[in-house]
Amino acid sequence: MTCMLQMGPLTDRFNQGLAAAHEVLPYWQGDAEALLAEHGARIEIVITSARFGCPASVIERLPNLKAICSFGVGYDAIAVDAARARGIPVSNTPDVLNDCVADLAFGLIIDSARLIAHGDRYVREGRWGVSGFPLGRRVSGKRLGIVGLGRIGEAVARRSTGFDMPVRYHNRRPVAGSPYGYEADLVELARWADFLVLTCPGGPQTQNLIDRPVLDALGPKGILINVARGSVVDEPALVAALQEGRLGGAGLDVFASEPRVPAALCDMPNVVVLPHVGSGTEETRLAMEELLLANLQAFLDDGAVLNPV
Ligand code: 8YV
Repeated sequence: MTCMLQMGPLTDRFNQGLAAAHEVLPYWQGDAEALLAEHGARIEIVITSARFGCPASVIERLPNLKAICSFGVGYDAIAVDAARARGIPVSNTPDVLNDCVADLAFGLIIDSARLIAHGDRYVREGRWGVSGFPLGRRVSGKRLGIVGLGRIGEAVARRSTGFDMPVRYHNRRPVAGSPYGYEADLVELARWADFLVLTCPGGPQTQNLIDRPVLDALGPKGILINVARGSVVDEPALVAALQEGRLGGAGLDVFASEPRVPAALCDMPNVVVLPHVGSGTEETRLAMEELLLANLQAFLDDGAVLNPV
């Protein structure tokens, strides 16, 4: 049986199925240091996720590591360079989550503009008929800016048609054949957009990409939607822009230091906060588990993963 290191728990279904078929060492249970010292040399596969990642300090302790198979599309928490330097393939689970993440991005657009979560709290707390409820902002016909027109960004853009929203995007380079307008200057895209949706990867290249100049360009009527990574946004600058009324609102599924959410955001009616659930549906999480297992099996059978990052 191939010896595997699992960095963190996924569903019970997944954990039990994996453990029934392979020797699986749970990194998150007990003394991780002792586990690596005793078994590090036998471990051939790391099973992880976008959330649990795999640092270089763990990869270094696994001299016989042959592959890293991850649950999730993002791999900013995995030391991919350290793996590559040793010729170790890393797989992720792209595509199967595009629709659910894009659905959630649209949910955040509508919620942050139309104050759905705020209205729900207002009714439940018995404030209806007691105090006034603020007016929201129209969604249909508004301008949709996308930062990172990859597979998820495309799925967000496609959803704009039902809302009659013109779309423009910012990437490092234009996407060949894309029907959407390219904006090379992110500040200009933010100035144009009513909603700025972040669907770019995390990691050093996009760290704090959304900074004060971008937020100020989006402006007091603009709304920021983040279903990418918290690291893409300068979070203190975002909180300040919202507090000072320089930004109109935000719909946030991701944060700089999850699960910590800046307390100031939780008091704002025009801000929607979610616990990183972009891919979090029964159907998509199952598809992600299956794709992880398909990558693992392909590697065990043929020595190559299906979705190398
Ligand atoms: C997951 C994600 O929620 O795929 C990603 O990159 O961030 C999400 O789909 C999750 O973090 C997987 O652990």
